[in-house]
Amino acid sequence: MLKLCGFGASNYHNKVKLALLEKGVAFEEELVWVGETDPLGSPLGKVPYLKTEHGNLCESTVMVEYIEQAYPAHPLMPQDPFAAAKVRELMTFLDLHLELLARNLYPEAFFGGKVNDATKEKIGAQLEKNVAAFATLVQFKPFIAGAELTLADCTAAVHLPVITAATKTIYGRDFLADLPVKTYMKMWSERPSMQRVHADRKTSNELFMARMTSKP
Ligand SMILES: N[C@@H](CCC(=O)N[C@@H](CS)C(=O)NCC(=O)O)C(=O)O
Repeated sequence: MLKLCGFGASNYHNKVKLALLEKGVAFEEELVWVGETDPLGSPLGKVPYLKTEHGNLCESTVMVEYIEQAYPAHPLMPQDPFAAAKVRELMTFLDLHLELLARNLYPEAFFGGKVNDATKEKIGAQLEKNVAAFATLVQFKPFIAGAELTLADCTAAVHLPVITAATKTIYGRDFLADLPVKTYMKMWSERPSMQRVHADRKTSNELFMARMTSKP
């Protein structure tokens, strides 16, 4: 059986978990914190990684693409090559051009640390530009790539709320305010997959914060 290794407070872990749950693929979870990863699972020491009967995979997008191909029932990718490429385009934008940038703000936004003003200014300008570009690609009809739920939704559902929270805290303004993220997340909150992810994230967040504060 597939084993998803990581922890429920991680947005990348939850992207893969949402895909597994939405597809109805059986899986187990193994609790692995950053700093305790198996180099054979993630050579970079990141979570999540996926243990399969064939070996391990790292990188969440690689994992969801593998799951999609290996378990074709309940598809989360369009058959049409161009439509599938549009889904991948959104996933790349979300991971690379939005989340990876916003990640620079997390130490101060979520973990009680400090981000210097020059970084805030630089990241703010880049994020603003990238959000405007992202807004030209998203559909929200009602899903992010159109009428069907896709892997891009599993990505958006975990990253967009974090970007909203981080920009609100650091800049006093939600950079995603012009997009219908609230309605979109409300729709997600009604899905059993998200309800499970949400409940597990809450427990994991508490454990995560307790670990952070107990560290010398
Ligand atoms: N590109 C990776 C990103 C995963 C990632 O950054 N995970 C975070 C936890 S949410 C992590 O492991 N951070 C520790 C580190 O980068 O050393 C993926 O898509 O899986």
